[in-house]
Amino acid sequence: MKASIIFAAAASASSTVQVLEGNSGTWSSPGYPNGYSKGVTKSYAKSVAPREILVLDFVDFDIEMDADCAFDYLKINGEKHCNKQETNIVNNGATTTAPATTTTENQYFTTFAAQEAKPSIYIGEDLDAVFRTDALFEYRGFQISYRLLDACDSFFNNVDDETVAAKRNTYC
Ligand SMILES: [Ca+2]
Repeated sequence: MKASIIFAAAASASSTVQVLEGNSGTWSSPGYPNGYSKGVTKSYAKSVAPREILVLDFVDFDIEMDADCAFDYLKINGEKHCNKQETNIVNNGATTTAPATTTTENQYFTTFAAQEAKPSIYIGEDLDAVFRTDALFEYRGFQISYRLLDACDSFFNNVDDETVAAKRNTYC
C-alpha cells in the first residue's frame, strides 16, 4: 500500500509527454548538448499510420553506460538504449568538480565518433518512448533526426529491416 502511493506520486510529479511534430525534425534530450539533468522522466509520442514508417537516425548519442541500461536510458517502443562504452561525464552529480583524469583514464574514455555507430531504427507503429535518468552521472544526451515516410517510398528499397519488410509486403 505504502509503496504504491509513493510510486503514483513519483510518476505524476515529473512525467511529461512531448509529441514529435511534423513529417520530419530533430528530437533531442533535455539540455542537449550541454548534458541532461538528474532525475528526468520524459515521454515522447508520435502517431504512425498503417502505411507509414518512422525512421530514426542517431546524429549523436551519449547516455550513461550500463550493460542493462539500468541507470539512464532512452527506451523506444520497449527497447532500452544507452552507451556500450564509457565516455566523458558531463556532470558527476556532486557539488565538487569532476575528478581529475590521468592519461590512462583518458584512454579509457571515448567519444561518440569513436563508438560503434548506432544503426537507424525503423518504427512501424506509434512511437512510445521515454527518457529516464537517475541521481548520479549525467552525460551529453541524444540527438535524433526523424522522418515519417510512406512504407512504399523508394528510400526503403535498400533498407534491410524486418519491420520495413513486413510493411512493404503488406502495402506495396
Ligand atoms: Ca546517471
